[in-house]
Amino acid sequence: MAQRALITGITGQDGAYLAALLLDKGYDVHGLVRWDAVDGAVRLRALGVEDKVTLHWGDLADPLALAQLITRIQPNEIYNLAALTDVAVSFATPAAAVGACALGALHVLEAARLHAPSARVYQASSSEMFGTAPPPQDEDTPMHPASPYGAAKLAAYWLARTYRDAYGMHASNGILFNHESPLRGEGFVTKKIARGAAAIAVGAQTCLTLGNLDAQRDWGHARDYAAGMWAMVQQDAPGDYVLATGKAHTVREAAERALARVGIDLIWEGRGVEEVGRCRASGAVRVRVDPALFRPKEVPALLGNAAKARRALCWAPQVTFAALIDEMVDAERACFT
Ligand code: NAP
Ligand code: F7E
Repeated sequence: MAQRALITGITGQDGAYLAALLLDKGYDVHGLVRWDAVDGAVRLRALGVEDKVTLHWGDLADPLALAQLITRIQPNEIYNLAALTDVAVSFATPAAAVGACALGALHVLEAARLHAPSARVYQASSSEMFGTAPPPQDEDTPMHPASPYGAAKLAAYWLARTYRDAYGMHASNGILFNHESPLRGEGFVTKKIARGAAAIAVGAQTCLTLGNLDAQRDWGHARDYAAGMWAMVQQDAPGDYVLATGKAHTVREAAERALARVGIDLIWEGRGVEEVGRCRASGAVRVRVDPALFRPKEVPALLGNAAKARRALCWAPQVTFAALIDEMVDAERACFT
């Protein structure tokens, strides 16, 4: 009989890539959709899998509905991807962030423990848990989260470990560094940059307005990271694994690459909030800084060491930073044609 998987957050970026991957492997894929989702299937549709998954109404804030669902479908594997994922928003709505990321994870773990105790659970942990810890970061790096999101994810990480140790559950944490794709949510910087570059190319926008250009992130492709999630769950023993490319780039470099993809070679002038990126050929300002986009506290540099995943899961990211940005810009340009 086919393996059955339940994905919370199936309507998000990672949920869509993971659903596609599990379907390819012959899984019976189920997913949770919130009652107020405007078009919950848009990303699943983009990958051509909308009609191949079974969607159920649900919310991480509703433990009874989760318990009912898990009791009824008896999944072999549960991937808890649902969360409030925007770090900047988590400063504005901290209780919602803690509710979705921490309490939500507890609801999933508890429903699994009580109603499907042999199900394997994947908890979507995050490099944001490292916060201000200096790079490179790996599974043994002390965690110093710097946002309500990071702190809530750290609570969920420890809940998964606690359920594993206390109840013998097969619960694993994927400590994933930033991963992007054309399906990335609109609030995230790579998507904003890719869309802005595409809009500038057709004259629909003149300039890209960004926050901290110096922030460094280890950006990979979401499809590669979905493969790593699945590999963790297949291990005989549960565990915690960093997934990362091992290469960091600044936000400035992401803007440079995206604009280069549409034929704009940038030169940088000025410092701090006065810094601008100008088109070398025309002199037009194409990137500027708005301090309103700075966060109350920044995570300055994330750079992951995924040696454990490479060794134990035979996992290796396939898509480079340049190829990722190019793919995202090309996808946004296609929206303008
Ligand atoms: P995403 O695109 O923002 O998707 C988040 C998903 O969670 C959406 O399907 C959303 O549903 C759902 N959700 C939010 N609150 C919910 C609730 N209360 N009940 C049920 N569903 C809820 O995020 P992603 O990039 O795919 O990330 C997936 C997971 O990996 C998240 O847990 C994230 O924190 C974690 N993570 C992501 C990254 C990354 O770089 N992408 C890195 C590390 C960890 P709606 O569509 O209804 O909003
Ligand atoms: O910001 C800087 C910003 O919002 C990246 C989530 O998936 O990855 C993601 O969190 C950096 C930050 O992602 C803008 O200050 C500059 O330093 O794309 P982001 P994030 O905060 O790293 C982690 C691993 C997760 O787990 C999260 O769920 O870019 N930045 N200017 C900007 N960021 C945004 N959003 N918008 C700007 O205009």
